[in-house]
Amino acid sequence: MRYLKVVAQDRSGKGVADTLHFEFYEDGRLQRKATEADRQRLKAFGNTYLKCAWFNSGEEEARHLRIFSLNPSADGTPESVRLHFHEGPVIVYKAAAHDVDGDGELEVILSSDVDNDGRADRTDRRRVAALVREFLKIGF
Ligand SMILES: [Ca+2]
Ligand SMILES: [Ca+2]
Repeated sequence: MRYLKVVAQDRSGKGVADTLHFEFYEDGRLQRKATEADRQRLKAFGNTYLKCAWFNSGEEEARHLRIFSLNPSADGTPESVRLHFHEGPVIVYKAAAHDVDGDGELEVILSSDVDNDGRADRTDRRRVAALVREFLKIGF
């Protein structure tokens, strides 16, 4: 299984993330780190991820996102895209987008309080939809 791992860090100690790392994993192994070209393509994704406020202090990297798509029917468009927000190996919370009717559009967004502002609302679903859309654009 392939997933994109995203790590945000607050290196300046100001209480907000200022640094992002992207790593591509396949079957549990690091396949490659993001190149400058990848980072350009992941710019909008990264901006949305920063709004989720799931970051580490300093150079720690325990908190991260793993995002991946599933396409069991192999019809060319994913049935679902999953987002697992980790603290080390533990999944702390999840979100997902599903294509229930198989038309290629992921119309069902399942989300809790992904941006950690204390409310699970429309904004969270919008952030998940944006992350999914930008993730699918990079074709990993
Ligand atoms: Ca659909
Ligand atoms: Ca929220």
